[in-house]
Amino acid sequence: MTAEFHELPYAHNALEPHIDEETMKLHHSKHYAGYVKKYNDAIAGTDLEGKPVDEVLADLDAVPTELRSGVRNNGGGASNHEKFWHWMSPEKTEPSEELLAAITSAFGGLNDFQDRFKQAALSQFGSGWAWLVIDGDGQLRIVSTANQDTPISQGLIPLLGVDVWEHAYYKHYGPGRADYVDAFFEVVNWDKVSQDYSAIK
Ligand code: MN3
Repeated sequence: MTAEFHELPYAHNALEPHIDEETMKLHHSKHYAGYVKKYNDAIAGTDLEGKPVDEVLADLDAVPTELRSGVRNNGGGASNHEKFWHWMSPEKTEPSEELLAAITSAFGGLNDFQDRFKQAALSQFGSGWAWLVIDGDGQLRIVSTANQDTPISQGLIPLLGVDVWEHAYYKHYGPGRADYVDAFFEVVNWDKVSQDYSAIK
């Protein structure tokens, strides 16, 4: 299946002052659109056209060698960003009681979770992502990945992720990745994360 281009679920300026309009425009219409197009170009005419992107990413070993790096990078970019747009919202939201209980059990509390998630985001060297995932045992974990690698390729289900490529923040925050991650927490769509957790756990 080709990767579908998802429109933003809010206006480009809706996340200001936390995420600025210009960054959102470039990030969505250039970077993300580029991943979608390159993925679709790469798989055109191959058997991969019959599978959803996340299924392809879940089994990269099954991808023909000559396509693998393009699928990993551009399919990953399409999948990661499609989710990322929906993990943010201009509405102020909070984790459900159920999700909060799971976060508290796994990390000690919401603030402890945020500290550890931020640490994962800051310690990811170079471009990549930090994630809250559910592992195969149903446990919440924090992981980070390089480039556009997705936890889906490690058998993990991403519940929340923050893009720490410089294109996601440099225009507004410069080298201040920590300030950007703090700002990200101001716009996290906890309703979405809570619904997904409830459906998956
Ligand atoms: Mn990005």
